Amino acid sequence: MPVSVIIPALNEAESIGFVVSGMPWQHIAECIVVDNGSTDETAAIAVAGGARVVRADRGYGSACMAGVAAALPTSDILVFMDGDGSDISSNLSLLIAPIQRNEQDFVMGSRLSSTRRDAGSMLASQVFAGRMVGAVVRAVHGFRYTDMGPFRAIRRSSLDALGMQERTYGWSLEMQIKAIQHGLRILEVPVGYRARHGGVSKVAGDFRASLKAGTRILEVLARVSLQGRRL
Ligand SMILES: Nc1nc2c(ncn2[C@@H]2O[C@H](COP(=O)(O)OP(=O)(O)OP(=O)(O)O)[C@@H](O)[C@H]2O)c(=O)[nH]1
Ligand SMILES: [Mg+2]
Repeated sequence: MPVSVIIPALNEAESIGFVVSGMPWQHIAECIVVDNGSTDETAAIAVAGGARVVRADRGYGSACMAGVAAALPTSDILVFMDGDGSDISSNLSLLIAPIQRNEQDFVMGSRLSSTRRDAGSMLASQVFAGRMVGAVVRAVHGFRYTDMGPFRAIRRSSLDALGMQERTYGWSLEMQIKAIQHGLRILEVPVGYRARHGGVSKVAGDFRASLKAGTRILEVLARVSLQGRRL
């Protein structure tokens, strides 16, 4: 089953070359880097490394959606990962294999395994938020996630059916909740995680951005959950 990898990237010139050149090309049909407003060389470096670059409107969710829209029509599996080098690309096969075997529709990489995650690569607040949101989602929807990590694979037809709307950092959680609501077969697998390769944090390492992202995540939790009840 052909795979498209989609990487939202905003000012990741210091990392994107490392990420694109480290792609497990033997497992994927293409790598799409989605740029919306980088003021550095992110796009040029990504193209030089073999990625296809597409543009998007502002926001993390907008970037992911633009990547989905641009993916080769022949790709049956879409993989999302970050452009800062934190995700371990050799773990990609762990995410896609259960979908290729037709055992799962959505495979989430969970970064909470302390044996795989580098010390200091996640803030305690991120770990806590992942667990808390996971507990609430389980209480409301009956499936337990341990993390809201970016590295994940989903069957394309399943994602299309979810009707994703979120244009912000709430996108990741919207996908997770809607996946439960739509009855997808979901699996979490432990993946590794490192501190970003270089460059500046857009979310976790920036207090105001984290607060904003946290607020969006809570809004998505409330809105998507309530919408699901009305379905
Ligand atoms: N295209 C696009 N990419 C974005 C946007 N905001 C963040 N990103 C990318 O989304 C990914 C996650 O952002 P990070 O800054 O790594 O956030 P984080 O992982 O919470 O923070 P770190 O701990 O520094 O890694 C990175 O690849 C960013 O470049 C955006 O508005 N548009
Ligand atoms: Mg990061």
